[in-house]
Amino acid sequence: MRIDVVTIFPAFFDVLEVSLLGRARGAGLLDIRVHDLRDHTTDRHRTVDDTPYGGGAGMVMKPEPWAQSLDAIAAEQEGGEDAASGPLFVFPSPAGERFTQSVAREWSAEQHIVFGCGRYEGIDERVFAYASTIGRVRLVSLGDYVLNGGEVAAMAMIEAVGRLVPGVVGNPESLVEESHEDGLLEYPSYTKPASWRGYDVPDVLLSGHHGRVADWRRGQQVERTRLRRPDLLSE
Ligand code: 6GU
Repeated sequence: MRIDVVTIFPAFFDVLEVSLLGRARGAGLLDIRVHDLRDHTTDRHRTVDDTPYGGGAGMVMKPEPWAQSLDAIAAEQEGGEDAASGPLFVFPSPAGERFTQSVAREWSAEQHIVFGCGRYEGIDERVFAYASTIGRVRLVSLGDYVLNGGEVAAMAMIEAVGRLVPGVVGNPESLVEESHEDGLLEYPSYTKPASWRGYDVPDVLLSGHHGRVADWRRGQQVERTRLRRPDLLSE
């Protein structure tokens, strides 16, 4: 999978060199390229923002550097002559639709995803219309809170999607029993010692009865979902 990131803070993405995704990049499973939006400015100050039409607080990211940056990335992709076969453009935004595990699964089958990280009060709205002429566009939010920009959100999405790309996680079975894969939270896990500082591992897990273990785990999943995330059960 190819992933491009456009940002005014490329250094945010240095951490993609470590851990599981770093290894996947080294192994050629993920081709991740980070681009500085300011490379597509033409003025001496490398300006990427301006005041909002209609007034109001903050600054808005100018459309032209975005268009040039997205054009340059889309042009590198072979094929992709029309929007439907172009890249998937993802713009992290607190005003977007919700990013979920099922969105991550869906995106893990993409050939090419481009993350456009906005700062300030956002990106000129016309950029999304323009991007939809060269690819598919999604505005996506991590949850109901506000971050300073799309960088941290894009990092989270890259990790959630990247680990679902075949080969990135060594044991694919470990992806099946996770939280959110079946609409429930994950069951609790324990390791040795069986008794630790006065806390004991539940007896059923020491019983060797696979059926009883499975029933207990399912019960725990339902119970903690009811307690912590009742919204998941009513959906
Ligand atoms: Cl995707 N972006 C920003 N700026 N804030 C967020 C978010 C995204 N998701 C939750 N808060």
